[in-house]
Amino acid sequence: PAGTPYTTPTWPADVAARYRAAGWWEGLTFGAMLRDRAAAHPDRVAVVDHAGPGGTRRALTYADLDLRADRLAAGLAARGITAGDRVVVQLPNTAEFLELVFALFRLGALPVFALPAHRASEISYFCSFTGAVAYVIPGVHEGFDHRTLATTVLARSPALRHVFVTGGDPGPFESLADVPAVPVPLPERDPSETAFLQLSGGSTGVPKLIPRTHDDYVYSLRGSAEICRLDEHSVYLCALPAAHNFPLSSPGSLGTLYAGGRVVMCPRPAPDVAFPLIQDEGVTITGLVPPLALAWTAAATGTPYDLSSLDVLLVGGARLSDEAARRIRPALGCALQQVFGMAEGLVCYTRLDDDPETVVTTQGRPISPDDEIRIVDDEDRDLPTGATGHLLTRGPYTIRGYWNAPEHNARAFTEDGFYRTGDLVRLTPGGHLVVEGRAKDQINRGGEKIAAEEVENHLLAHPSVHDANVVAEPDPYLGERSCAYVIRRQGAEETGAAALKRFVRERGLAAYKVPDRIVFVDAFPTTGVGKISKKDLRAESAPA
Ligand code: J2J
Repeated sequence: PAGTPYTTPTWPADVAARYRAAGWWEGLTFGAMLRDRAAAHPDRVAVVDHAGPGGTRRALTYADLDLRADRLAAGLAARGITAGDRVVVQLPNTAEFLELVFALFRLGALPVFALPAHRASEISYFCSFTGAVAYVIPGVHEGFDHRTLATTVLARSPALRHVFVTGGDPGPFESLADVPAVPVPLPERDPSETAFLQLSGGSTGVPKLIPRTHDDYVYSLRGSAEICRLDEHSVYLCALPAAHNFPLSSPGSLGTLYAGGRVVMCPRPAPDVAFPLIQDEGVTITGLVPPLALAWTAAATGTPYDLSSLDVLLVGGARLSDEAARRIRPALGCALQQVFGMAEGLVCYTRLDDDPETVVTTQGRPISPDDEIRIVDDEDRDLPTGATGHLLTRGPYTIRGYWNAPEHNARAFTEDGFYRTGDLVRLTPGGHLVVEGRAKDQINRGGEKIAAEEVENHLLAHPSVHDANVVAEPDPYLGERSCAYVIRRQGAEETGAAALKRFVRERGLAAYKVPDRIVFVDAFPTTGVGKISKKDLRAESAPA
C-alpha cells in the first residue's frame, strides 16, 4: 500500500564505486539498451512468436519493439502507472512479454515476474506483498482461464487497480492491445535503481522477491552473451517460461537483445513444438532444464526436423547427470554448456573451450572475475579446496538482500554481504564448481523449485491434518519429486491422499507444488535433540 516504507538492500557505496570503476557496471539502463540497438540496426528482427491471430507468425524488428515499448509506456502512464509502481507480469512466451517489460523499464515501474503456472495463492501474495497496482495476464492459456484467477486476486488485493489481458477476449478487464498511446517523453531512469523484482526459488513459507538493478543485470547479460558467444547472427529459442531468470538472462532473451540477435518465443518446450521452430527459424542456441534436455535427446533420434543450426544447448536449473550430459552432443549435434545459476545473482557456466570432461562433469565457473566464492562448513569456516561445503557468494550482480525482508536477510546473508545459496558444492583443481547437494529446505523438481514450508502450510490448513513434512524423493525423469509425510488427526482416517492433493490444488497452489506422493504416518523420525529429521524422511523415500 502507498506509503509503506519498503526496504531495498543494495551494495555499499565503496563497493558500487569499485564495480563501476572496474567497468562491470556500464551505466546502461534497459530502456537505453533497446534504444541504442534500435538506432544501430532498426530493421533487424528482434523477436518472433506464433501468437498472432490463429497462431500466425509475428516478427518485430528492433525499431518495432522500441516504438511499441514507448507506446505502451505512454498508455500505461496515462492510466496512472508511474515510476516505482509494481506490476505483476504473468505472460506466456510471446512478443508482448518483451514489449511490456521494456515499457515498464522505461516507465521505471517494476515488473514482478510471476510464472504462468502460478495460481491464486502465489499471485495474491505477490500482489498484496508488493502492493502491485496492475496485473497482466493472458486470457486463456493452456486451457486455464486467467481472467477468473484475476477476479479472485482482485478481490484480495486492495492496491490492485488494473488487470490487462493479452490475446483474445479480455472479459471484464482491459485488453493490453488497447493501451498503447502516442509516446510521451519520459525521464531517463537511473541505472543503479531497481529495474524489476525476480522470484526466488524459495525455502520459506512465502516466496522472497529479488530486487535487480539495471547495472547489475545488464552486466550479467553482457558477461553471459560473451561466454555463450552471442552476436547479431544468434537466434535464441526461449523454450522455458520467459520470465524465469534462466531464459531471461543466461544469456536468455535479454542477453540476446543485448547482443543484437533474434529471440524466438517457443510456446511450449516439448520437442514436437520446439524442433520445427529450430528448423524454420534457424535457432542457434537455447536453454533447458535437465528433464527436457533428456526428452530432446531421446526425440532427436529419427526426427524429421533439421536441427543442424543449433550450436549450443545450455542445461541448468538442476543437476545434470554426467551420463545425460554425455548423450547431448551425439544426439543433438550441438555443444553443451552447463549453467548453474540463481535468480539472486551468481551464474556459472562451463566454457565453450573447456575440455569435454569438464563440460560433462562440472557446473562451470562464475561469469565475473569479481564473483567471490566461499565454501564453508556449518560454522561458516572456510574449507580446504576440494572439500564439499556450503556455497556463499557475493559480487557485482548478486543481491545484498531480498526486497522488504530485513529479518529473513539477516539469516540469508552474512554480515559482510555474502549470500547463503543453500547449495552444497566443491571446487575442482581447475577451478570449476560441482554441485553436490543442497542444505536448503527445498525440492528441486526438474528445475522447478518448491519450498517445503510453503506446501506444508497448505497441508496444515486441512482440518484432518495434524502435522506435515514435505521432502524430496528421487524420480528417474525429474531427478526429484515431492513427497508429503502426513500425520492425521485422531479420527480423521477417512481423508485420503487424493482428497488432500485436491485440497491443496483448490487452495490455489501452482500444480507443480502439489505433492507427487502423500504418505500417512503415525510419527516422524526425530534427531537426537527431538527435532524432526527430514534427512531420515528422505532416507525412507530413497530407493532400497
Ligand atoms: C544443480 N543445481 C542447480 C545446476 C541451478 C541459470 C540457470 C539456472 C537458474 C536457476 C538461473 C543448477 N545444477 N546446474 O537463475 O540464471 C539450483 C541451485 C540454485 C537454484 C537456483 C539461471 N542450476 N541449480 O535455476 O533461482 O540449487 O535459478 O541455488 O530458479 O537452482 O534456482 P533459480
